[in-house]
Amino acid sequence: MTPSISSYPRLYSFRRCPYAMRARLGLLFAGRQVELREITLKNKPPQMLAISPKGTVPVLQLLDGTVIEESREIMTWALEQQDAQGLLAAQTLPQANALIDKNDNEFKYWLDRYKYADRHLDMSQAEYRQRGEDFLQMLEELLIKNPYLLGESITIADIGIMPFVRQFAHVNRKVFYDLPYPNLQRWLQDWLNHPLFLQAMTKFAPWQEKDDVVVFPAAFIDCH
Ligand SMILES: N[C@@H](CCC(=O)N[C@@H](CS)C(=O)NCC(=O)O)C(=O)O
Repeated sequence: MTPSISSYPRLYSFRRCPYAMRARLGLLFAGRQVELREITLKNKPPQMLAISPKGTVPVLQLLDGTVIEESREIMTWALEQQDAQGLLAAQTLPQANALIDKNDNEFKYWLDRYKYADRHLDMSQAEYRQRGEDFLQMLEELLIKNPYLLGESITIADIGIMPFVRQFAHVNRKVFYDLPYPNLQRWLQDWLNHPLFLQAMTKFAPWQEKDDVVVFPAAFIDCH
């Protein structure tokens, strides 16, 4: 049986949240294990709100009590400790950060409106999609040159952005896969089949106080 006293940092997570997905990917690429507490957004545990009153996932609580409540900082915290595949490589890091900024500050805005066009009546769903496509077009141009966004190998930009492109694609898969972005479609498909992404999407029941500790990942996959 899993011990009930945790010796791992504790991650509050929500499986379908793209921010939480990239945090889990960061932990997996860094080979870090955490105690995972799956939450539901409609019923956030008071233990999470006590350490992070802003009430967003992901939240990571380190063993010294430090709370990291931004997904980018969780990815960086994990990869700064171990980064065998060079996701934080110095030569691509400024560009990676700029791409993630654009994702978070611009693309996400149009993605939300495209996804929930029925709640945002200023423009049609197709117009919201087209605004979002400015970013997709930019990614496509990068992926014409390289298998990953910034070169031959995975960077933090790939794992930081992929969950949001996935969400965009899943608003309407047929529409997405009919768009003229073959390299982006290939990149997304590769990610959806990547062993660490599949592991990041493991299903867990919402955490309850009486539960045994859930360690994530339960085991490490060798996927070089
Ligand atoms: N800037 C935050 C954003 C996280 C975020 O907005 N997460 C959403 C879920 S995808 C959330 O927790 N929303 C709170 C709610 O819906 O109550 C981060 O990068 O971690």
